[in-house]
Amino acid sequence: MAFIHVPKPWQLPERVATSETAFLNRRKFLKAFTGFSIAGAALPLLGCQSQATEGDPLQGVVSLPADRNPTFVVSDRPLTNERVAATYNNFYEFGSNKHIWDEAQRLPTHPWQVEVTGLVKNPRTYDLDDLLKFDLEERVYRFRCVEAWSMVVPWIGFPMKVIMQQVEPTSQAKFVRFTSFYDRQITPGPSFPPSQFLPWPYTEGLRIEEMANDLAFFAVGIYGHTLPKQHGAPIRAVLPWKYGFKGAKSIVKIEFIDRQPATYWNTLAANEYKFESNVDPTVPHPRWSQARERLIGPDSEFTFTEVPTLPYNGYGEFVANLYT
Ligand SMILES: Nc1nc2c(c(=O)[nH]1)N[C@H]1C(S)=C(S)[C@@H](COP(=O)(O)O)O[C@H]1N2
Ligand SMILES: [Mo]
Repeated sequence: MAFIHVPKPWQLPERVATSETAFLNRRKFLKAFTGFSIAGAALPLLGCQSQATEGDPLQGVVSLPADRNPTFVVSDRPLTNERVAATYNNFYEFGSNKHIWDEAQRLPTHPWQVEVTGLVKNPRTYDLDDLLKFDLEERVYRFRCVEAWSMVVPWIGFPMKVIMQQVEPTSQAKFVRFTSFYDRQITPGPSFPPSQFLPWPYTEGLRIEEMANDLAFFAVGIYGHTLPKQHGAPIRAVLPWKYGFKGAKSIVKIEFIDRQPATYWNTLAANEYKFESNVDPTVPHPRWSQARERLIGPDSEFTFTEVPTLPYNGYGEFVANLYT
C-alpha cells in the first residue's frame, strides 16, 4: 500500500503516476471512464482488503519434480517463503488487491489448451499434457514488480524458445503476443472502476529476439509443484529481466505477428508501463524512483529488506546484447 496516494491538487495529472493498483483508482482515470467522483468511491476498494483466512492458498497443486538448472540460481538474496509468494499476488482478472488467491480459485484450469498461431510454419494447439511433456527444469529467478517490491522464486517450466522451435515463426514474425484467460462471468475484474472499461483480455508481448533469449521462460510450476491458480495456472510467462507485469498469467493464446501489439498496461498508461519495461534502476517510474526495491520476506509480506535494484534485474549478461 505504500505507493497508494491521493494526488495533491497542484500535481499535474500527467505526472501523477501510480502503482498498477493505484492507477485504477486515479482521479483522471475515473473521470475519463465513469464520470464518478473519486471521493468515497475509491475508499471501499482500498480500505476493505482484508486478508482471507479460510482455505489453503496451495490447494489443488500436484508435485512436479524438475532438476534445478545450475545456471539460474540466486546467491545474493534468500528464496521467498512459498506461502508469502502465494498470498501476495497481482491478478487483476479477479480484482485489484494483493490478497487475491482465494478469488483466483475460480479459474477453471482443466481442460486447458494453448493455441499457438499467426506467422508460423506449424500452427498448433497444445493440450496442457503436451506442455508438461517438455523437459522441465527449475530456475530460481529474481522477480521485480514495477511497484518496487521484489521476491526470489523457484519456477518450473521450459524456455520459450522450445515452442518457437516447434512452430517455426516465419521471417515476417517480429513480435509475439500472449493472451490470458478471460471470461466475464469467471474473471470479473476489479469491482471499481467498472471492469468493462479495462482493456480485457490481459495481453502482453515481446520482440521475437527477446522471446528467443534463453531467460524467457514458460512456467508450469513453482516450489516443486504445479502453479497455484493465483500464480497464473496452468502456464504463465516469466521474464526476469523485465518488470513483473510483462509476465502474462494463465496463457491461452500465443500469436506471432508483424508489429508491436497493444498490451494491457501499456494501453491504460503508455508513459508508465512501457512495452519494453526492462528493469532499470536509472529510469524512474514517473512518480517514484526505481533505484531501490523492497525485497519482500523472506518469511512475511510485512517485513522487507530494502536493496538496490540491479540493471536488467541482474540478468545483463544474458540480455544486454538485445538492447545495444
Ligand atoms: N493475466 C494477468 N497476468 C499478470 C497480471 C495480471 O493481473 N493478469 N499481473 C502481472 C503483475 S503486475 C505481476 S507483478 C505479476 C505477479 O505475479 P505473481 O502474482 O505470480 O507474483 O503477474 C503479472 N501477470
Ligand atoms: Mo507488477
